[in-house]
Amino acid sequence: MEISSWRHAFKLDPAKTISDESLERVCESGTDGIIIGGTDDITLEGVLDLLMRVRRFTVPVALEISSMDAISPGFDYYFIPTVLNSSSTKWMKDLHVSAIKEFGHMIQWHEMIMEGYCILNPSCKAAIATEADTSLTEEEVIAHAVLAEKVFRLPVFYMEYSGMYGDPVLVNKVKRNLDTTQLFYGGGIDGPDKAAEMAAIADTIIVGNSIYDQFEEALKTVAAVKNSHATY
Ligand code: 1GP
Repeated sequence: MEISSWRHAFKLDPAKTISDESLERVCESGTDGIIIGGTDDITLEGVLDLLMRVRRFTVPVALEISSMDAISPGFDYYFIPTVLNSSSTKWMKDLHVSAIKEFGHMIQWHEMIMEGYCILNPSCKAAIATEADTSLTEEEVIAHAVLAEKVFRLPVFYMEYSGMYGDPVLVNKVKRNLDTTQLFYGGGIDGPDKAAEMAAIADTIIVGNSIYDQFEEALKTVAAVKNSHATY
């Protein structure tokens, strides 16, 4: 299944622990894809271990690259974040330039999906690490989405509220301003109700922390998305 058809994905953190039984239930849940990614303590060993364990199942698996030291072949896709509201060019394009210098000759570009990130929870680790300007007005968030689509022509715009549930009204306004770029929403989805609410607005929802904090509720988000209907 192409990424553009994904409605639901689970994001697994290679620095966190998940049992084989839980991992099997996540992979066999009916989710459209597994994203392996995180911010802290990402090691190649951790990434490879999780990749091998997820590969026992048929679900597509993507690596969201956050560290140059933890890149490995063997994934179906590679998600490359560029943090559009970072105050530092490092997270927007400098790391990417370094990576292309080092690995450009072996990159399979058709496997790369660029994600224009807009990080909106000021206290999440990614916001702090990337020095994101999370004090954007609604108008500015929308302008970032338009920048992603019309200026940079990115395939994905990612509204990242990691650890906090975002504002569905703002997500809806952003969605209405996007024609072709796929809207990812992630943050604070801890059960079926929030999953259904955001899935009715965004193209794709990403469920992360609740896999580790509220496992049974996290699993219910898959069915909630399948049963939800776009309202935009
Ligand atoms: C994190 O957007 C994802 O990158 C999901 O957020 O962990 O809050 O579910 P949560």
